[in-house]
Amino acid sequence: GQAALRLDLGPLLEQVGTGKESLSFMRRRMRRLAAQWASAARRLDSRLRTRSRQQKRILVHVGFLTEESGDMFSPKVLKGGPLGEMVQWADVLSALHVLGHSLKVSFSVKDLQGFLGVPPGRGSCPLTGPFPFDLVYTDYHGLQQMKQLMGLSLKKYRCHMRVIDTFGTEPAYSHEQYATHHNYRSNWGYWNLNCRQYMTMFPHTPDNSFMGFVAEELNETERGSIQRNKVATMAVVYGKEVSMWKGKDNFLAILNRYMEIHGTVYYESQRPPEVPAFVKNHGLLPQHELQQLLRKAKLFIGFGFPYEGPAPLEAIANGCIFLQPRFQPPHSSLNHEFFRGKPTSREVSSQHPYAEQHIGRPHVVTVDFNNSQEFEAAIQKIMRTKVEPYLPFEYTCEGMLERVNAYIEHQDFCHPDAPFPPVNASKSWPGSPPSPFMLLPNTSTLVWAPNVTAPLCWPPLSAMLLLLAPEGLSCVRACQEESLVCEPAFFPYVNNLEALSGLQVQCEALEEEVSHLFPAVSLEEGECFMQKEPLLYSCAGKGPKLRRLCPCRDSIQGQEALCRDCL
Ligand code: U2F
Repeated sequence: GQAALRLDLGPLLEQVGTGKESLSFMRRRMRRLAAQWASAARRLDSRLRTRSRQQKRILVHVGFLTEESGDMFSPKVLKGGPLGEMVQWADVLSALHVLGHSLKVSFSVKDLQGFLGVPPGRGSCPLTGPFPFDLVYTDYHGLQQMKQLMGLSLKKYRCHMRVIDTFGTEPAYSHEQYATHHNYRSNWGYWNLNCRQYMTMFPHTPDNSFMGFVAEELNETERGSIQRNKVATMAVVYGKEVSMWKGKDNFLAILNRYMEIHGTVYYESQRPPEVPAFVKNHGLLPQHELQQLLRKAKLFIGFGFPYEGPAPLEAIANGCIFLQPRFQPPHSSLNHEFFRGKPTSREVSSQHPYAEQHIGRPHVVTVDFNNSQEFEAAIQKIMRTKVEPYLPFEYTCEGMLERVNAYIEHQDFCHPDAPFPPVNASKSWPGSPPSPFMLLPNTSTLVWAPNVTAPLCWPPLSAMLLLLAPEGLSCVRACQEESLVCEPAFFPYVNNLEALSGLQVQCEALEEEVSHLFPAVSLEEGECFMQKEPLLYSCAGKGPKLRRLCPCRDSIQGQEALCRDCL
C-alpha cells in the first residue's frame, strides 16, 4: 500500500510499551514533542503529496536495551547515565511512524524472534522463505542477536539492515578480512556492511549516513519571552554525572567570579563533593525542566565529557552560548580510553565538533581551557554577546523527516546492481579530453564535473564534483575545504583512468589493490592506484605521500545529508 503521513503518535506510544525507565523516558519525550512532529508533518505533506511512496515493512529492534545485552542503560536513566541514545531512538521511532510506514518495535530477543518468524528452540536457525521486512533499524547489539537467531542466513539479508551507531564506523574497520589483516581492530565492526548502512548521531562521517535526532523548536512568542528573561550572569554546567565534574575546580572558581553557576548533577542523598558549594545544583531534571533552565541561562559550559551529546544543541536552541574545550591533540580511538575499541579513527577536535564546525561563533565558543586567560576572556566576551536561539534545519522535525524519507525512498543496498554499479560502468564515460573543468573560487584545486549518468545512483551523479586531494589529506577534509561533502556513493563511478585523466593526472603505472586509501595517486612514483574492493571505498582514508581521488557533492544549507538534486 501507500504510506500516508501520520499526525498522531498515540499508536506508537502503545507499541513502545512500559516497564522500564528507558522506555518511559522515550515515551515522555515522544509525548512532549508530538505537536512538533505533527506540525512538521503538515509542512512536509505538501511537498511529498505529489509522489507516491510505498509503505515499507519496518522492524525496529533496539538491541542495547534488551536484557540479553545486559541493558546497562535503563537502570541509569534517573541516575545521570547516558540519555543521548534514547533521545535518538525515540526520534527515529517517531520519524518512521510519522512517515506512515508499517512498524514493528522490539526491545527483547523474544519479540525479535517472533517478528522474524524464527521458531523457538536452541541454536541458530536459518530463515526459510522471504525476509519479512523491507528494512530493519537496529544497533550493534541487535545485529549480534540476529546472527544468533538466524545464523548464516543473516548474511543473505544484510542489505536490509540499518545500524544506529552514535560515533560511526569507517570502512577499514567494517570489512572483516581487511580489518583483521591490517590491524583495524575494534570491539565492533567486522560486519561487511556497506558503511552507509551505519547511521550516526551527527553528520561527522560521510562514509556513514547521518540519522540525527531533533531538538525543541521555538515559536515567536517563546523566542520573545526568552529574549526578555535571559539572565546574563547565569551559567549551566554540561554534565549530569559526578565524574564529569572531577578536577574542574579551577575552571569553576574562575567562572564563579562572573556568573551564578547551576548544575543538573544526579545525587543520591548528599551533595556530591565534586560539586562546589557555590554551585546551585538542581539534581537531574526531567527534559522539559532542563529546557526551562536553559531558557534563562546565558552560558552552557562543557568540561570535556560527554562527547558529542544532544544537550549542547538543546542549549543553543534555547538561546545559550556553548563554551567548550578544544582538544589539542584531538581525541580518538588511538589516544583516548573512551574511543578505544570504537571502529573509527576519527579525530575529535573538541567536546562537540559539530557545534564547533557547523555552528560556531557566536553560538559556540571553543577555547583552550588550560590557558586560563583565554578561558576567562571567553567568559567575559560571552556575557557581552547577544545571540538568538538557533537550531540547524537538520535537527528540526521537518529536517529529520525529510532526510529519513529520502533515505527510505532512495537508499537501496539490495538491488543486484546497487549500491555498486556493474564493472563496465566506465564505458559510459565520455571520450577524453573530458570537460568541463572548473577552478573553484579562491583555490587552485582543479575540480571536474564529469558528464556521467547512472540511474541507480543516489545521490544523483549530477551533484558530483571530483577533485584530487592535497597530499596526505582525507577526502572528508579535501571536500570540506571546498565547502563540499565527500560522497562515498560516487566512488564506483570515479574508480577509473578516465576520472584521473579528467583531472589531468598522468599515471606512470597503474595498480588495482584492496585498500581503503584508493583510488589515489602516489606522488613519489607517479603511480596510480584503483580500488579493488567496493566495500573499502572510504572518505576517511588518508596516507602520507598519497593524493586521494575524491568524489564530492554539494549540500543543502542546513541539511548536509542531502544535495540539491537529492530530493
Ligand atoms: C552522550 O550522551 P549523554 O546522555 O551524556 O548526552 P547529553 O548531551 O548529556 O544529554 C542527553 C539528554 O539528556 C537530557 C538532555 C539531553 O537530551 O535533555 N538531560 C535531562 O533530561 N536532564 C538533565 O538534567 C540533563 C540532561 C551521547 F549522546 C552518547 O551517545 C554518548 O554515549 C555519551 C558519552 O559520550 O554522550
